Amino acid sequence: IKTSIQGFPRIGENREWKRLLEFYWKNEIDGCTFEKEMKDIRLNLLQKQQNAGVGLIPTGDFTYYDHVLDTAYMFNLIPSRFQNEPFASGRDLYFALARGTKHAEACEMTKWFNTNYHYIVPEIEDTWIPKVLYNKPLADYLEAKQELGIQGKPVLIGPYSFLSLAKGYDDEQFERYLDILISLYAKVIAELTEAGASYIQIDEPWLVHSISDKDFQLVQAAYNKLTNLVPDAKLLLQTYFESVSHYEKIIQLPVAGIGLDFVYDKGKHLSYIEQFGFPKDKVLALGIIDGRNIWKTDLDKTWELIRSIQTKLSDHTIWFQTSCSLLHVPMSLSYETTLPKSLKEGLAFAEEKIEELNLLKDHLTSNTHTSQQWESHQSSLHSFKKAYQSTDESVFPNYKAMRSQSFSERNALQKEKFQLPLLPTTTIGSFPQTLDMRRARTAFRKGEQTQEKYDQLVKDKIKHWIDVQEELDLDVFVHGEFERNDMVEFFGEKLNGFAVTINGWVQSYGSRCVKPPIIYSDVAFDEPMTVKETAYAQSLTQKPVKGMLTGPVTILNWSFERTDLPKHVVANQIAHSLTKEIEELEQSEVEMIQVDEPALREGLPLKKEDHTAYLDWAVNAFRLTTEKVKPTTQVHTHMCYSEFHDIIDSINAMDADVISIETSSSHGELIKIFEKHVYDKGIGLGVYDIHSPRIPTVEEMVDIIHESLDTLPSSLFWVNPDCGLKTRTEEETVSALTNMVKAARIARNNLTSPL
Ligand code: THG
Ligand code: ZN
Repeated sequence: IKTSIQGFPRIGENREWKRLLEFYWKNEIDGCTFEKEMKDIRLNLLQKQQNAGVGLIPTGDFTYYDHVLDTAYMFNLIPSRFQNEPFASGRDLYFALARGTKHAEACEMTKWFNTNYHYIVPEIEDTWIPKVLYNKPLADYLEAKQELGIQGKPVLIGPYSFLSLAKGYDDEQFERYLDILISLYAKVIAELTEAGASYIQIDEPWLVHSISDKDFQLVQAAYNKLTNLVPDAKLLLQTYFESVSHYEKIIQLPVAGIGLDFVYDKGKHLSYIEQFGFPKDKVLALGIIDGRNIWKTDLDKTWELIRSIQTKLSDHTIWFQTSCSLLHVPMSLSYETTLPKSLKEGLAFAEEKIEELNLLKDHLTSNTHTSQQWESHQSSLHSFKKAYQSTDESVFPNYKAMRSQSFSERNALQKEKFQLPLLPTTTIGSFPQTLDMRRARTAFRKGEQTQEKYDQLVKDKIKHWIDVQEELDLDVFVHGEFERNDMVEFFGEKLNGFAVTINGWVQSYGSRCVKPPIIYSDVAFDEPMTVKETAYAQSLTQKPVKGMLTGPVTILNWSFERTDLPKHVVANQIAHSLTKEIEELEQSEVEMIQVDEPALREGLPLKKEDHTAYLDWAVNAFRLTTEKVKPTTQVHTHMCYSEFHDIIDSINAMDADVISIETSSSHGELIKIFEKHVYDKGIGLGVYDIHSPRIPTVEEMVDIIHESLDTLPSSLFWVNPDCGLKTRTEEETVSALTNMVKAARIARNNLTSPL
């Protein structure tokens, strides 16, 4: 029996990986120092796994940015727009793909399945010259072996998933590109095998989607070809996040072993084993420890699962694994000195999860029934559950929520009340979080700055930006969110039922990390969270100021969530808490309220058959949040990074008075959606991309507005940037918004006095 994990957090114990990257990007250290210190971090992470007793240690999962980008770079998938620029090193070219340059736009970044990790989308061009630029898995494998004596398990993204995650080809080209990739993979794998690698993990998470028979034939052909080319390689086909499609065929693929997720499969894999068995000549790697949430495992329950698998597969080789890479959880509980002990007893981060694998392994190999460690593990878990996890569902009623008046009735009242001009201008919510603000927050948290001083700084910032907005002559204002760190962590800190950690960071994209709060008990409103700042901002101006809240679905999707309750129950609890906040805002004369749901789309289940149920409860949670709002209070919402075409009806059903959506990178495509689907409420399609430091010109924004108005009614159209301005500088923000307001005026004049 072996234990294994599929990947380890790469950001380091104290985000030293992140800091090193950012130093390098700012030119504060040279390439040589960078390489040397990255190597230290990499080896340190491997050593940790070695010391923790991981049976098969993954190598090559470590990266300088993203493991999908590593693979694209390895195969020479460098978009041509980067090819006529000089770069000092391959490393700088690699970072340019992720971050863009003055002349070349960065590659697109998108969600990694249904997680909050983002990968860089590989771009395949007709001019691609397929070759292996650099065998990174081999270098990483050899380094671990030579420096630490580790016989690592190289980790590669599989060819089928890699190509499916890429773009730049059509359906007809898929098979040909897959074929090309297979020969590249064969080269990489042959070199690994030659160098002494034994098991090689090939991640094929795409196989958990709903896949047609015809597409699955491509998978079969690809793996037949690959294993013919590298007959000696011991490939482990690894899947995660859901149950596999075509189980009965997957287990026949010519590989040495198969890794399945038994945590997020909704019991499917066990029933597939009962129905179809599992071949004796393959390793079955059981993903039985949750790799993407932070709860301590109920070992007794997991043991029952293992027993039921074993009774079906008594002579098989079985390994114990996490359900997926530990990339998605923080490193170690040992830093969490402020969490109550009774809560900590219910938690396990990456290091603790490895310990759980060890306990399961010892349990299997020793003949004694239970060890003392096992007993104490279980008893602390049970005392945690007893303390926090009992729910009276009737306190958080679930019913179909509905505002008392229809959109057209509300719209008439709101028009009368707000007297906004045609094509009103606004922003999404946040203004630049400058260094002084972040420093003050850190100092305040450490007790080095008084509450009064900190609050005063927040007020000064709000005042300053209200003045800026007056000067810009925007129509609807925001307070700027200076008091917030992360929009989800902020609400997690204020609501009951959430805990926030000190060092519970996980990578979101590139060097950017988030610290998801933990929902450990029933969520409830405690005291007003946003009223003070919003009301202060409103007191400074005659223009309406939007109150800014994060919606229930996003709070849920970006937190570590409870697994003892159905998601919709927790979402409804959050919704009911936010309702109280909205009441407080309305009492303080805030008359527009924005409930952001940027993560609504990403929560969409991986299997099509689960979409409707998800969208139903997600939309209803939003409606529960906003249903009691006065008809004269205008409800706004905002969404980012979304493919909207498959959820447009649900967006409509949210029944917000105004929605703003991030679009500017694929503006044309977004508009096409509205040609096909009716959207009959207020809508702002971002007129410029806030992710780039470039200042958009008046003309280009006028064009975008005109283009949008070919499809969308001008009476409902809003003019705004495509997302919050938190990451921009003040100078960039003011210049861009100045142009945006000019553009709105020009478009407005054209409407009232057409040429
Ligand atoms: N919050 C959360 N999840 C998210 C986003 C978010 N997922 C999607 C998207 N937005 C990811 N984008 C970012 C953008 C910036 C940062 C993190 C994720 C970021 N992080 C700081 C860093 O790493 O330096 C730390 C943040 C902090 O100090 O709290 O800037 O907005 N939950
Ligand atoms: Zn956004």
